[in-house]
This record gives sequence, C-alpha cells and structure tokens, in this order.
Amino acid sequence: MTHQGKPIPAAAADNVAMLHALEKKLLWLSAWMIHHANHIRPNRDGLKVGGHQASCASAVSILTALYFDALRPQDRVAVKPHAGPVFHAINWLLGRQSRDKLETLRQFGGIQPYPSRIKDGAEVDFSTGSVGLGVALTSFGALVQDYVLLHKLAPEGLAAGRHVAIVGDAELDEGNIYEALLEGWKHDIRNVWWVVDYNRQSLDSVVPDRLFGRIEGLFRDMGWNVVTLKYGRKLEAAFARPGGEALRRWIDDCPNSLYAAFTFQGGAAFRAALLSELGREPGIRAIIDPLSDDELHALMNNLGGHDIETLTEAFRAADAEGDQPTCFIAYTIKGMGLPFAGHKDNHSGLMTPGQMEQFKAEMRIRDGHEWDHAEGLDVSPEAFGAFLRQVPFAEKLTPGGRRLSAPSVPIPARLPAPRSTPGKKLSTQSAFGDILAEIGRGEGEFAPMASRIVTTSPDVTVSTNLGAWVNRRGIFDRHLKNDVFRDAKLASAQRWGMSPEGQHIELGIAEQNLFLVLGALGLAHTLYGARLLPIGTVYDPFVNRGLDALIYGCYQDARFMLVSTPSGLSLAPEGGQHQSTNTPLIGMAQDRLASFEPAFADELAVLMRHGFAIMQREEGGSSIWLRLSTRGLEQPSRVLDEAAVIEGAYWMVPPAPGARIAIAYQGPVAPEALAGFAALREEEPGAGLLAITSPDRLHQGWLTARARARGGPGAPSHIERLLAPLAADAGIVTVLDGHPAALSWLGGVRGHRIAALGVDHFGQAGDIPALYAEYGLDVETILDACAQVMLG
Ligand SMILES: Cc1ncc(C[n+]2csc(CCOP(=O)(O)OP(=O)(O)O)c2C)c(N)n1
Ligand SMILES: [Mg+2]
Repeated sequence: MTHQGKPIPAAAADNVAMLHALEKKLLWLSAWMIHHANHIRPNRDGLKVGGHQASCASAVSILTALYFDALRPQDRVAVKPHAGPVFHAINWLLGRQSRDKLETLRQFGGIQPYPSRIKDGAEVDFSTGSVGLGVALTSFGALVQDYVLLHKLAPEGLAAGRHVAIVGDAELDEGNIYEALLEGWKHDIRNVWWVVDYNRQSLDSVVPDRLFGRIEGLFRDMGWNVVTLKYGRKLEAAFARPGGEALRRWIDDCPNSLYAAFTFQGGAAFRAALLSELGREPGIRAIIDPLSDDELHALMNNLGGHDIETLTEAFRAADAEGDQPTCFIAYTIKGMGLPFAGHKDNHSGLMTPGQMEQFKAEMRIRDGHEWDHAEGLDVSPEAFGAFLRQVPFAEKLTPGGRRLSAPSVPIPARLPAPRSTPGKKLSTQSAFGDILAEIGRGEGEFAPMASRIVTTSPDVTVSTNLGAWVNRRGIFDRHLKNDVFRDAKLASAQRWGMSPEGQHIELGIAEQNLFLVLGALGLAHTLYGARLLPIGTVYDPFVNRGLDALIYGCYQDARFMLVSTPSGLSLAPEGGQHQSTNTPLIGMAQDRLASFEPAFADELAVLMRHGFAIMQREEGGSSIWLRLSTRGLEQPSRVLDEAAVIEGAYWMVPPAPGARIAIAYQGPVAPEALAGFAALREEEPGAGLLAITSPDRLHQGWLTARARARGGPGAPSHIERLLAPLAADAGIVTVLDGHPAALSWLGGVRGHRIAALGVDHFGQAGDIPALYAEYGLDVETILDACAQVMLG
C-alpha cells in the first residue's frame, strides 16, 4: 500500500486479528458497563441511569485504531463525551482502570458520564461534555505545546505529542468549532487530528445530506488536510467487481435517513431496495445474491469508520505525512453491532434485558465473566495479554504517568503597586497595566515570574491596558515577523514584533477562544510539564460571550487570571451594550474561580499577587477573576490589611460598638460611598464604612463556616466577624456597579436590615453623574437608602 507515492506500513496481520478482537471487546464492555449501571446495579430512586450505547458503538473501531495502534504516550486526546464508557474500557484493558470502578458508571463517586479530568483520574487529558469545546481545546493545546517547546520550557526528553479529538459529527454544528479553526489557522497550529465519527446522527435526528461536502471545504480552506474514510475494504472490493460502480453510486445517492432506516431494518431491507433499483444492472446480482441477509447487512455497513485496516492505514499515512492538521471524516453507523443500529431515536436508547441476553450469547460471554479481558474472543488470553502489554500508547510517558507536574514559580512578597500621588486619579485598569509593565521589566526577583507570564486577549489588548507589557515582552508567533509600522518609522505607541520568544498570544475577537486558550495555558503544567502564569483580558460584559468556555476551563481545573475590564455602568459613554450587570453574580456562582473587584491600586496589587500564588497551589488553589474599571479614583495612602482584602472585605472606617448603620461598597462607586458616608456620620457618628473586594470570597467563607458549624461550633466566617460590632437591629446599605443581589445577602449573615443598591436594568450612554443618578448609585440615593434602613 502506498500513499502519495510513499509506502505505508500496513498493520501486521497479527495486529489486525488483535485489533478486531479489541473492537469486539470494547463494544461489549461499553455496552455492558451501561447495561450494568441501568439494569444490574440496585436502583434506589427509579430514575433511568442512562448512558449511550449507540454513541459508544459508533466510535469503537476509531478508538481501537487510535489507542491500540496510532497513539503514542505523549499524545493528548479529547474523547467525544458519549464515548466515555469506551474510553474507560480501554483503560481497563491497559491496566489503568480498576475493575470496581467499571461498575460505578454514573454512580455517586464513580465514573462520570463524560470523561472528566478532575473526577476520572490521570488518564483523561481533556474533559468533554459540552459538545464542541473539547474538540476546539485540542487545537489550543497544540498551540500551547508549541509555546512551551519554543520557549524551551518543556522537561528534557519529552517528545512533542499530537492533539487528537474524537469528534461527534453534531459537534461540528457548534460555532465555536469554526472560531477555533480560524484562530488555529492564524497561529499555524500543527500536530492536530480531528477524527469525526460521522454517523450522520445527532441527538434528535439524522443530519442533512451533503452537509459534509461543505464542511470538508471549510477544513481545506483553513489549511487542514482532509481524509475521508467512507468505505471499508469489503465494500471497496465489491465496487471493484462488475456492476460495483452502480452499487457505489446507489450508496452515494442514498439519503442519510433512508440508509439509516435500511441499516436498522437489516439485510432483507437492503436486498429489496437494491433489487428494485439496481436489479437490472449487470453484475449486481452476482454481488448480492450469494450473500445471506446477515452477510449483505455486514457488507452494506462496511463503512470506513468501522474498518480497522482502513482506519489504521489512514492514521499511519497521516503520521508519515508530517504535522499538518488533519481531519478524518470516518463514516460510521450509530449503534453499529447493536439491535438499534441506525435507528434515528437510538441516541439515548438502551438495550432491553432480553436484547442484552441475546447480545451476550452472541458475544460468548459467560455469566460472571462479563469483565474478563479475553472472554469470548477468538484469540488466546496469553496472546491478547501480550499484545496489550506492547501497545505503544501504554508505554510510560514519565515514571509518574501521563499527568505531568512542574514546580511553582516564586512570586515576590509584594508586586510593584503604582505610587499614590495626592490629587492624581488612577483606575484599577490602568493600575493593572502599570503593575504588569513593571513586572515585564523582568528585573531582580521579578525575573522568574516575568518569564512565565503569558498574556492573551481577543483583540482588546491595548484597550485593556496590556500594551506596555506587550511592548516589553513581544507577541508570540511560530514565525519571526517584524512590526511593519516600526520598521517604517511610523509613530505608534505599540510595538508589535512577533517571534517565537513573544509572551502575548493575540487572538481575534472570539471570547470562547480566549477562554479555551486560557484553559489550555492553565493546564500546561499537567499536560506539558511547564508552569505558566496565564493572564487573559476581556471586556467585562463579553465574559458572557465566552461563558461556557470559561466554565469549561474551570471544570478542568485549569489555572489562570482573568481580567475583565471595563465593567459596569462606570464605563459611562460606552453605553448599554458594553455595560455589565450580571458578572459579579457569575463570579460568585463559579466554582474554582475566586473573583474580586478591587477599587484601589493597592488592593489590586495584593490581589494580583494572591492570584499568581493560588493559581499554582495544588490543594485549595483556583483561578482568579479581577473585575476592573476605567474610572479614575483618588488613591488612599495607607497600610492595608492584606489578609482582609483577600478574604473579601475590610472596614475603611470601623463602626462603633452597637452602631446602627453601615455602608458597604464595592469597586468604582467608592467616591459616592465615601461622600455619602461623610454626610451620614454627621447624624450617626458610630456608622461604619465597609470596603468590599470580593462578594464571592465573603460568601464562600460564610458558606464554609456554616457547613463547619453543622458539625459543632466552629470559627465564625470573615463577614460574620466584620459585622459583629453592629447592633442587632442595625441597617446596612450596600452599593456596587453591578446587580444588587451580589451584596443583598449580607442581610442574612446576622439578620440586619438591608437596602441593596445596584444596577438591575439595561443601561445607556451618559456621564457618570447622570448614570449614577439614574440607576441609583449616587450620593443622594445612598443617603435615602440609609434613612430607609434606619427607619426600618
Ligand atoms: C453544548 C451542548 N449542547 C447540547 C448537548 C446535548 N447533547 C449531547 S449529545 C448531543 C448530540 C451529539 O451528537 P453527535 O455529536 O453526533 O454524537 P454521536 O452521534 O456520536 O452520539 C447533544 C445535542 C451537549 N452535551 N452540549
Ligand atoms: Mg453523530
């Protein structure tokens, strides 16, 4: 066999027998794992456990060819979510999954329905579940691998891996796939394979015909190689016989849904259709008449994605071709080999106990031997075991396994906070740019961290104040590209030279890509053995545009710093479409992401330092989100209680014991809170002014303390301690440039009366005085609210 003139090593004949045995084994084990969860394990609540036997069956041959022939230990894989059981069965055969675990699919504490990095252990490279995201993440993983290699940060001796996604065809309906393709093209990504399990079925239906003609073109336009694996060897052999071309045409022209229906009905249905439509074609009867219905069915279902030799050869050929991104479109049948093969409703279909009995008999599995490796196979257990032991993928990547680690980068005790000059105003956004630019000098104790920071932004690099950092550290590109404006001596504040040493990854405007890149950068220590300190910047409202990818990154426990700016109404003239109200609530709700909104530069410096520390912490660490603003504020000169800033709040002015009222503010509304407070103090000298830096941390601390208290008396939370001096019937006025619910819960901590100010409807353009007055963040509204809570 040759491919473009070069010889391709075919899988050795012995291997083919073993690979066939493995296909059969994986089909059995995945179906049984799901059956066991639904029908064998005791069911306490009567709910269907579920699982996707048809989706698994569709991908069995593809996964066999990949894991047992094509993949190498350094390769990183995203398995389509619904093939999770096949993936776990593979690990069971390779000795990387325990027998007990196989019986826990979808059980509390057990194997997750879809492969999960944090819950299913070290074999999972990329979690999947939200369709489309895992696929796209493989491209950005490849980009980050390039970054690590070109910056010479990879551990010695670790070879570059390929990034492989096993893709459900319906995943290609997700827009994020095309955003990722475009971005991948810009970055000239290498070493990516997407293998599409093209069963032409999604959840609800059979996908439209001819769609893939379009999709193929899209891939080619983006510089990908496309390999279509439509027919298996048996069909190709039939096509080569007299009349075979007519058969090929008939199949090519058959609508997806009709082909699926014939597949479900079986060989007799295929025969009837072929005889009525092609019966007079010379040679056709000679092809189909000698075959029994079962044999005809097998022939007509011999698609490329179920033909192990076709698959292994295609993968070997692509491997020999080099590192060009490659999309394999592997034609498959959803539910292949199972009773509901091809049926349009089979996505969530489960074999009945009766069907399973029959399937089990066909598979020659004895009772009590359901999990045995070689049970029911035509190869000897010894040979099978020996084959599994020599699978290239099973070699140890490192003595520690597939999941790597990297030492922490030391972070100096203090980051270079901009000095406060009396009378000079500074916004948190510009302070962020200043701090990063200072670190970017890479001097002294900042040198180690400066070399590990990677910034990235979806076309808002300059407008989020990353410009000075980028000027110092350069833009990352596999290829050296000069800054044309600079070379022509045209004045510009930005120096945009690109090189493999650059430390900023410039993205197009697609926020999902930002979060996927942050996800990949934030896993670099575990995937590529190099510690990076990723920072992504985005306009705060457009966090919503990439939200699922952000949640996905957190779900994988990727570690990064998200800086969203500008935010709220305080970006004033930019208007309603750019104003964010819900982001503080997202920050509170999102697990594995500590979110903060500082008002002043000194707080920001403390929080950035904290962020670089916690993103590297194994236990109890997380990513960090800083919501910043372009509103300049006069900076206080003071000594900060750093621990309190990190815990989420501190008293700017502590209340007198038994005080009847406090104002609590968050972020850029500080001047209004301070002015309101000054007026309030004339009436209520004991009043307190609480500076809130994180409703998220405060709330989390409160929840944790309450959970502890259920096991007996425990230490009160930070917010409980802070509010303790207030009188039991005191009132609190909260104010933030965001949805008021982010702080209204403070009333529940000690039962205080609360008046929660904030923005709860769409904004509009204006200046800050006009907007704060309209949306109730001004001094007058604050004082009205004080009167209201004091009066009860
Ligand atoms: C973002 C997202 N939307 C919806 C779903 C629900 N869902 C799960 S699978 C699926 C269809 C999958 O079809 P395909 O990708 O073709 O997989 P296969 O046919 O191999 O099962 C849908 C809509 C999801 N998991 N993620
Ligand atoms: Mg499908």
